[in-house]
This record gives sequence, C-alpha cells and structure tokens, in this order.
Amino acid sequence: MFEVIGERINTSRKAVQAAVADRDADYIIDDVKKQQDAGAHFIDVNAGARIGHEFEDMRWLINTIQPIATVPLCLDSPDPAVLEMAFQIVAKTPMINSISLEKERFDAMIPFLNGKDCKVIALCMDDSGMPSSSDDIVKRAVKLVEELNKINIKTENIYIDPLVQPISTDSKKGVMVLDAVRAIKAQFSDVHISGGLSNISYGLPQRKIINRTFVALMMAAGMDSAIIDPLDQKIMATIKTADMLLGNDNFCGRYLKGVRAGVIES
Ligand code: THG
Repeated sequence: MFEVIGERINTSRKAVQAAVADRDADYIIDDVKKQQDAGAHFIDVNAGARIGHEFEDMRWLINTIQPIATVPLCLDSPDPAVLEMAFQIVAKTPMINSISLEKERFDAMIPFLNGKDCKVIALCMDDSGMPSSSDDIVKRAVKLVEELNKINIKTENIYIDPLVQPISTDSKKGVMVLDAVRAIKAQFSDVHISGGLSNISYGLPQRKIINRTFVALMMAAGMDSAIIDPLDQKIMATIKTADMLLGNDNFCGRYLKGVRAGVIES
C-alpha cells in the first residue's frame, strides 16, 4: 500500500511559520488532525525556516502534535542535534528525513542512525550536487543502501528519494527519474521509493495536473510513498486509483471506500 507523508507542518509555509512564531497550538493541532483524517500515514515536521529557532521550534511542534498524533512523525531536518532531540521525545518510532551522501551530512548522520530501529529517507544527493543522469541516481541509491545496511538499517526501512527535478529545464528529467526508480527496484525489491514530487512542475503553469500525472507514472515505476499535501483531494484520488490499478487494493476495497466517502469522483 502506498504511504502518504503529509507535508503541511513545514515552517516554509507562511501560515505555519506564523502559527509557530505565535505558539498557536490550536492551528497546528487542527492541521495535523485534518491530515490524519485525509489519510496521511506519517506527518512530516520541518522547523527549518526560522533561522536560529529550529531546535526550539521543532521541540515545541513535536510536543504540540504528540498528544493528538495517531500516526508516526517524519522528522525533517538536516541537523543531527535537532533529530536526536526530536527522536527522544516522540512516542512512536519515527521516520528520519533525511540522510544524503554530502560528506558533512553523511558523516554526522551515520553515528546518529547507528543502532536505531527506524525508517530513513535517503536523498540521492552528494557533494557534486543533484544527479545528472538515471545512472547517477541509481549509483547513489546503491551506495546509500549499502552504507545504511552496514549500520544495521534494514533495506525495508530505507526510503530512497531520487530527487525529482524540473522538467521545464530539460524535457528528459521525467524519464531520467522514472528509469532510475525502475532500476533501483530491480536491484533492491524491498527498498521504498519516496520524496517530494512538485519539483517536476517548477516553472510551468497549472502545476497540480503535472504533479498528479507524474505521481501515477512514478507509482508504475515503483514509487510507493511520497511527501505530499493530503488535503489535495485530487492527488489523493489519483494515488488511490493508481494503487488499485497496480494491484495493491484487494477487491478494490480502498477505492470503493474513497468513492463512498466522496473523495474519489470522475
Ligand atoms: N524530499 C524530502 N523531504 C522534503 C522534500 C523532498 N521535505 C520538504 C519538501 N521537500 C516537502 N515538503 C513541502 C512542504 C510544503 C510545500 C512543499 C513541499 C508547500 N509549498 C508551497 C509552494 O511551494 O507553493 C508553499 C506555499 C505556502 O507558503 O503555503 O506547501 O523533496 N525527503
């Protein structure tokens, strides 16, 4: 089954930034409840946007969300100190977002992750920057799986983020990542593929139709999780429908439930 990571608790969003600055717990609680009701399997929490406040903002957000969270959190920070603090105060084993192959980040994250029994998002990013070919994405994914396996993170707990790039800059950026996902899944059938999708449509008009068409294509290639807005009913309907069509919905049960709930319509 496809896993939705709800992206809304992120201080890069203006309303969330204001709520965090004002310590408006009601706003945050209401938003998380809506994401859970809409079917989020994880709630991403990113407090990175208020420079100099990330540690305290992250602690406040987690303490605010924790009492009403019915799903695990996805702790979204590049800073191992922030992640360690957050890891200590969550009730359910979280997902860690993220590790990459950038040397400084990698060297700081490996000791943090060593021995932890949690899910990890691993970015196909290294010190040379974004991947520039399908092969490049695959090589980085292989390296990430090997390195994480070495510190006893099981392949089934690894979520590779292939790093989607704007198709407006190069018409092959879509097939580049789709080919990579197929190759990664051919090599590691147990690994998950996740990440943000909206970069694909950057620079183009009517972005949401691009994003939700792309998620269906990515799912056919092997993506089984994504960081999205679960309150976007159209992308959620596309995901549920694609999951059914790919054979992941016994007796079309979740599809039919979505139709009866009024969240899937033609
Ligand atoms: N991969 C991984 N983690 C990630 C990302 C990724 N974490 C952060 C980000 N990308 C995914 N999360 C968000 C959260 C919110 C928004 C986009 C991605 C968002 N953006 C509005 C926009 O761009 O128009 C902001 C509008 C507003 O201010 O409300 O909402 O790729 N592993």
